[in-house]
Amino acid sequence: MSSAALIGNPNTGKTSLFNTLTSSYEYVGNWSGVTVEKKVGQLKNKSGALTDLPGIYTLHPLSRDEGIAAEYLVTDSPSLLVNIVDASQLERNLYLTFQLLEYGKPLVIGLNMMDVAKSNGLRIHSETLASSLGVPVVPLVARAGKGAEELLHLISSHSIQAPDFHIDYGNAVEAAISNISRELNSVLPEHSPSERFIALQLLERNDAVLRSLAIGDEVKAKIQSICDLAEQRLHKSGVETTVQEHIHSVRTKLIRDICARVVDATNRK
Ligand code: GDP
Ligand code: K
Ligand code: MG
Repeated sequence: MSSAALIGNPNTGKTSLFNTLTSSYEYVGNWSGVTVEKKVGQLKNKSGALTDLPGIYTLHPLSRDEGIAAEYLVTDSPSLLVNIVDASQLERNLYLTFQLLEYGKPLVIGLNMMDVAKSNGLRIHSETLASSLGVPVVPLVARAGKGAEELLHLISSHSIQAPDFHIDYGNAVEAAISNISRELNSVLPEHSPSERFIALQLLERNDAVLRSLAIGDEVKAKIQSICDLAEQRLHKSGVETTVQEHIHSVRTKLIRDICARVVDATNRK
Protein backbone atom coordinates (compact mmCIF):
# COMPACT_ATOMS: atom_id res chain seq x y z
CA MET A 1 0.00 0.00 0.00
CA SER A 2 1.31 3.40 -0.90
CA SER A 3 0.75 6.66 0.87
CA ALA A 4 0.51 9.72 -1.33
CA ALA A 5 0.04 13.35 -0.32
CA LEU A 6 -1.49 16.26 -2.21
CA ILE A 7 0.63 19.32 -1.65
CA GLY A 8 0.62 22.78 -3.22
CA ASN A 9 -0.14 26.47 -2.82
CA PRO A 10 -3.54 27.53 -1.43
CA ASN A 11 -6.45 27.49 -3.90
CA THR A 12 -4.75 25.40 -6.54
CA GLY A 13 -7.49 22.74 -6.61
CA LYS A 14 -6.12 20.20 -4.12
CA THR A 15 -9.42 19.54 -2.39
CA SER A 16 -11.30 19.37 -5.70
CA LEU A 17 -8.85 16.70 -6.83
CA PHE A 18 -8.93 14.92 -3.50
CA ASN A 19 -12.68 14.53 -3.92
CA THR A 20 -12.29 13.24 -7.48
CA LEU A 21 -9.45 10.83 -6.74
CA THR A 22 -10.80 9.24 -3.56
CA SER A 23 -13.92 7.21 -2.95
CA SER A 24 -14.13 7.00 0.80
CA TYR A 25 -12.68 8.80 3.78
CA GLU A 26 -10.22 6.98 5.89
CA TYR A 27 -10.02 9.81 8.35
CA VAL A 28 -11.44 13.28 8.77
CA GLY A 29 -10.39 15.35 11.75
CA ASN A 30 -7.87 17.96 12.72
CA TRP A 31 -4.10 18.06 12.48
CA SER A 32 -2.69 17.69 15.97
CA GLY A 33 -2.50 20.93 17.91
CA VAL A 34 -4.31 23.06 15.33
CA THR A 35 -7.84 23.51 13.99
CA VAL A 36 -6.89 22.91 10.37
CA GLU A 37 -8.90 20.08 8.87
CA LYS A 38 -7.09 16.86 8.05
CA LYS A 39 -8.48 14.57 5.36
CA VAL A 40 -7.20 11.16 4.38
CA GLY A 41 -9.02 9.16 1.72
CA GLN A 42 -8.79 5.86 -0.08
CA LEU A 43 -7.88 6.16 -3.78
CA LYS A 44 -10.78 5.16 -6.05
CA ASN A 45 -8.99 2.10 -7.39
CA LYS A 46 -8.07 1.04 -3.84
CA SER A 47 -4.36 1.34 -4.57
CA GLY A 48 -3.54 3.33 -1.44
CA ALA A 49 -4.27 6.30 0.77
CA LEU A 50 -4.21 9.97 -0.18
CA THR A 51 -3.76 12.85 2.28
CA ASP A 52 -4.95 16.39 1.51
CA LEU A 53 -2.39 18.78 3.01
CA PRO A 54 -3.08 22.43 3.88
CA GLY A 55 -1.98 24.88 1.17
CA ILE A 56 1.38 26.62 1.58
CA TYR A 57 3.67 28.82 -0.56
CA THR A 58 6.86 27.56 1.02
CA LEU A 59 7.86 24.80 3.43
CA HIS A 60 9.27 27.49 5.67
CA PRO A 61 6.35 28.20 8.02
CA LEU A 62 5.38 31.61 9.38
CA SER A 63 2.78 30.12 11.70
CA ARG A 64 1.97 26.86 13.47
CA ASP A 65 -0.72 26.08 10.87
CA GLU A 66 1.76 26.57 8.05
CA GLY A 67 4.17 24.17 9.71
CA ILE A 68 1.77 21.24 9.34
CA ALA A 69 2.91 20.27 5.86
CA ALA A 70 6.62 20.43 6.74
CA GLU A 71 6.07 18.39 9.91
CA TYR A 72 4.01 15.87 7.99
CA LEU A 73 6.73 15.46 5.36
CA VAL A 74 9.37 14.75 8.01
CA THR A 75 7.39 12.54 10.38
CA ASP A 76 4.89 10.72 8.14
CA SER A 77 7.27 10.48 5.20
CA PRO A 78 4.78 9.77 2.37
CA SER A 79 6.08 7.57 -0.44
CA LEU A 80 4.73 9.82 -3.22
CA LEU A 81 4.16 13.57 -3.49
CA VAL A 82 1.40 14.83 -5.77
CA ASN A 83 2.29 18.49 -6.21
CA ILE A 84 -0.69 20.51 -7.46
CA VAL A 85 0.50 23.55 -9.37
CA ASP A 86 -1.57 26.46 -10.71
CA ALA A 87 -0.60 26.73 -14.38
CA SER A 88 -1.75 30.36 -14.48
CA GLN A 89 0.68 31.29 -11.67
CA LEU A 90 3.57 29.03 -12.53
CA GLU A 91 6.48 31.15 -11.32
CA ARG A 92 5.03 31.61 -7.83
CA ASN A 93 3.96 27.96 -7.55
CA LEU A 94 7.32 26.50 -8.55
CA TYR A 95 9.05 27.75 -5.41
CA LEU A 96 7.37 25.06 -3.30
CA THR A 97 7.91 22.58 -6.14
CA PHE A 98 11.67 23.19 -5.96
CA GLN A 99 11.66 22.47 -2.24
CA LEU A 100 9.64 19.30 -2.83
CA LEU A 101 11.96 18.12 -5.61
CA GLU A 102 14.72 18.07 -2.99
CA TYR A 103 12.64 15.78 -0.77
CA GLY A 104 14.10 12.79 -2.60
CA LYS A 105 10.88 10.78 -3.01
CA PRO A 106 8.85 10.16 -6.20
CA LEU A 107 6.93 13.25 -7.25
CA VAL A 108 4.32 13.97 -9.91
CA ILE A 109 3.08 17.42 -10.84
CA GLY A 110 -0.64 17.96 -11.42
CA LEU A 111 -0.62 21.08 -13.56
CA ASN A 112 -4.06 22.41 -12.73
CA MET A 113 -6.06 25.48 -13.86
CA MET A 114 -5.07 24.90 -17.48
CA ASP A 115 -8.39 26.55 -18.44
CA VAL A 116 -7.49 29.69 -16.48
CA ALA A 117 -4.01 29.83 -18.06
CA LYS A 118 -5.59 29.51 -21.49
CA SER A 119 -8.19 32.19 -20.92
CA ASN A 120 -5.38 34.46 -19.68
CA GLY A 121 -3.74 33.94 -23.08
CA LEU A 122 -0.89 31.82 -21.70
CA ARG A 123 0.45 28.77 -23.52
CA ILE A 124 2.04 26.34 -21.10
CA HIS A 125 4.46 23.77 -22.50
CA SER A 126 3.93 21.00 -19.98
CA GLU A 127 6.41 18.62 -21.69
CA THR A 128 9.14 21.26 -21.35
CA LEU A 129 8.28 21.61 -17.66
CA ALA A 130 8.47 17.83 -17.25
CA SER A 131 11.84 17.56 -18.97
CA SER A 132 13.26 20.61 -17.15
CA LEU A 133 12.38 19.18 -13.74
CA GLY A 134 12.73 15.48 -14.53
CA VAL A 135 9.27 14.54 -13.23
CA PRO A 136 5.97 13.56 -14.87
CA VAL A 137 3.55 16.47 -15.41
CA VAL A 138 -0.18 15.87 -15.92
CA PRO A 139 -2.20 18.86 -17.24
CA LEU A 140 -5.52 19.19 -15.38
CA VAL A 141 -8.76 21.10 -15.11
CA ALA A 142 -9.76 19.76 -11.71
CA ARG A 143 -13.09 21.57 -11.58
CA ALA A 144 -14.16 19.71 -14.72
CA GLY A 145 -12.46 16.46 -13.76
CA LYS A 146 -10.18 16.72 -16.80
CA GLY A 147 -6.93 14.79 -16.49
CA ALA A 148 -7.91 13.22 -13.17
CA GLU A 149 -8.10 9.68 -14.59
CA GLU A 150 -4.60 9.94 -16.00
CA LEU A 151 -3.31 11.29 -12.69
CA LEU A 152 -4.98 8.48 -10.75
CA HIS A 153 -3.51 5.93 -13.13
CA LEU A 154 -0.04 7.39 -12.73
CA ILE A 155 -0.28 7.61 -8.92
CA SER A 156 -1.29 3.95 -8.74
CA SER A 157 1.21 2.69 -11.29
CA HIS A 158 4.17 2.79 -8.88
CA SER A 159 6.25 3.69 -11.93
CA ILE A 160 7.20 7.18 -10.75
CA GLN A 161 10.86 7.45 -9.84
CA ALA A 162 12.47 9.77 -7.31
CA PRO A 163 13.64 12.85 -9.24
CA ASP A 164 17.33 13.42 -9.79
CA PHE A 165 17.10 17.11 -9.02
CA HIS A 166 20.20 18.79 -7.78
CA ILE A 167 20.73 22.55 -7.60
CA ASP A 168 24.27 23.79 -7.02
CA TYR A 169 24.00 26.36 -4.21
CA GLY A 170 27.72 27.25 -4.31
CA ASN A 171 30.70 26.12 -2.24
CA ALA A 172 29.74 27.54 1.16
CA VAL A 173 26.25 26.02 1.17
CA GLU A 174 27.26 22.77 -0.53
CA ALA A 175 29.97 22.18 2.10
CA ALA A 176 27.40 22.78 4.83
CA ILE A 177 24.93 20.37 3.18
CA SER A 178 27.63 17.64 3.15
CA ASN A 179 28.54 18.27 6.78
CA ILE A 180 24.94 18.31 8.01
CA SER A 181 24.18 15.18 5.97
CA ARG A 182 27.07 13.43 7.69
CA GLU A 183 25.66 14.36 11.11
CA LEU A 184 22.21 13.12 10.09
CA ASN A 185 23.40 9.97 8.39
CA SER A 186 23.35 7.66 11.39
CA VAL A 187 20.48 9.26 13.32
CA LEU A 188 17.63 9.49 10.80
CA PRO A 189 15.08 6.69 10.79
CA GLU A 190 14.51 4.58 7.68
CA HIS A 191 12.24 6.09 4.98
CA SER A 192 13.13 9.61 6.09
CA PRO A 193 13.33 12.36 3.49
CA SER A 194 16.73 12.78 1.85
CA GLU A 195 19.49 14.14 4.04
CA ARG A 196 20.05 16.87 1.45
CA PHE A 197 16.42 18.00 1.83
CA ILE A 198 16.65 18.14 5.61
CA ALA A 199 20.05 19.86 5.47
CA LEU A 200 18.65 22.56 3.16
CA GLN A 201 15.58 23.06 5.34
CA LEU A 202 17.81 23.44 8.39
CA LEU A 203 20.04 25.90 6.53
CA GLU A 204 16.82 27.80 5.75
CA ARG A 205 16.21 27.81 9.52
CA ASN A 206 12.98 25.85 9.19
CA ASP A 207 11.99 25.34 12.84
CA ALA A 208 9.10 23.03 11.96
CA VAL A 209 11.57 20.61 10.38
CA LEU A 210 14.02 20.94 13.27
CA ARG A 211 11.22 20.28 15.79
CA SER A 212 10.05 17.22 13.86
CA LEU A 213 13.43 15.54 13.73
CA ALA A 214 14.13 12.87 16.31
CA ILE A 215 17.69 14.00 16.99
CA GLY A 216 19.45 14.83 20.24
CA ASP A 217 20.63 18.21 21.48
CA GLU A 218 24.24 17.38 20.75
CA VAL A 219 23.56 16.80 17.04
CA LYS A 220 21.35 19.91 16.95
CA ALA A 221 24.19 22.01 18.38
CA LYS A 222 26.64 20.63 15.80
CA ILE A 223 24.20 21.44 13.00
CA GLN A 224 23.74 24.95 14.37
CA SER A 225 27.47 25.58 14.25
CA ILE A 226 27.65 24.24 10.67
CA CYS A 227 24.89 26.71 9.72
CA ASP A 228 26.76 29.58 11.36
CA LEU A 229 29.99 28.61 9.61
CA ALA A 230 28.19 28.50 6.24
CA GLU A 231 27.06 32.07 6.76
CA GLN A 232 30.59 33.24 7.56
CA ARG A 233 31.96 31.46 4.49
CA LEU A 234 29.25 32.94 2.31
CA HIS A 235 30.12 36.44 3.48
CA LYS A 236 33.83 35.78 2.90
CA SER A 237 33.04 34.76 -0.67
CA GLY A 238 31.47 38.17 -1.22
CA VAL A 239 27.78 37.25 -0.89
CA GLU A 240 26.31 39.74 1.55
CA THR A 241 23.00 37.97 2.25
CA THR A 242 22.03 35.36 4.82
CA VAL A 243 22.26 31.68 3.82
CA GLN A 244 18.48 31.60 3.76
CA GLU A 245 18.27 34.53 1.34
CA HIS A 246 21.04 33.06 -0.78
CA ILE A 247 19.22 29.71 -1.15
CA HIS A 248 16.05 31.61 -2.01
CA SER A 249 17.72 33.71 -4.68
CA VAL A 250 19.46 30.73 -6.33
CA ARG A 251 16.10 28.97 -6.61
CA THR A 252 14.14 31.98 -7.88
CA LYS A 253 16.70 32.66 -10.61
CA LEU A 254 16.42 29.06 -11.87
CA ILE A 255 12.63 29.21 -11.68
CA ARG A 256 12.62 32.33 -13.86
CA ASP A 257 14.82 30.56 -16.42
CA ILE A 258 12.46 27.58 -16.51
CA CYS A 259 9.33 29.75 -16.80
CA ALA A 260 10.89 31.64 -19.70
CA ARG A 261 11.01 28.32 -21.59
CA VAL A 262 7.72 26.83 -20.38
CA VAL A 263 5.34 29.81 -20.49
CA ASP A 264 4.57 31.49 -23.80
CA ALA A 265 3.02 34.81 -22.81
CA THR A 266 3.04 36.34 -26.32
CA ASN A 267 -0.76 36.58 -26.33
CA ARG A 268 -1.20 37.36 -22.63
CA LYS A 269 -4.48 39.12 -21.82
P1 GDP B 1 -7.35 24.04 -2.59
O1 GDP B 1 -7.33 25.28 -1.75
O2 GDP B 1 -6.02 23.81 -3.24
O3 GDP B 1 -7.86 22.85 -1.87
O4 GDP B 1 -8.32 24.34 -3.84
P2 GDP B 1 -9.86 23.96 -4.05
O5 GDP B 1 -10.00 22.57 -4.56
O6 GDP B 1 -10.63 24.33 -2.83
O7 GDP B 1 -10.20 24.94 -5.25
C1 GDP B 1 -10.15 26.36 -5.11
C2 GDP B 1 -11.13 26.97 -6.12
O8 GDP B 1 -10.65 26.77 -7.45
C3 GDP B 1 -12.51 26.35 -6.08
O9 GDP B 1 -13.45 27.37 -6.31
C4 GDP B 1 -12.49 25.37 -7.25
O10 GDP B 1 -13.77 25.13 -7.79
C5 GDP B 1 -11.61 26.08 -8.23
N1 GDP B 1 -10.90 25.19 -9.17
C6 GDP B 1 -10.27 24.04 -8.87
N2 GDP B 1 -9.72 23.52 -9.97
C7 GDP B 1 -9.97 24.37 -10.99
C8 GDP B 1 -9.64 24.39 -12.40
O11 GDP B 1 -8.94 23.54 -12.93
N3 GDP B 1 -10.11 25.46 -13.11
C9 GDP B 1 -10.84 26.46 -12.55
N4 GDP B 1 -11.25 27.45 -13.35
N5 GDP B 1 -11.16 26.46 -11.26
C10 GDP B 1 -10.74 25.45 -10.46
K1 K C 1 -9.39 26.69 -0.48
MG1 MG D 1 -8.22 22.58 0.18
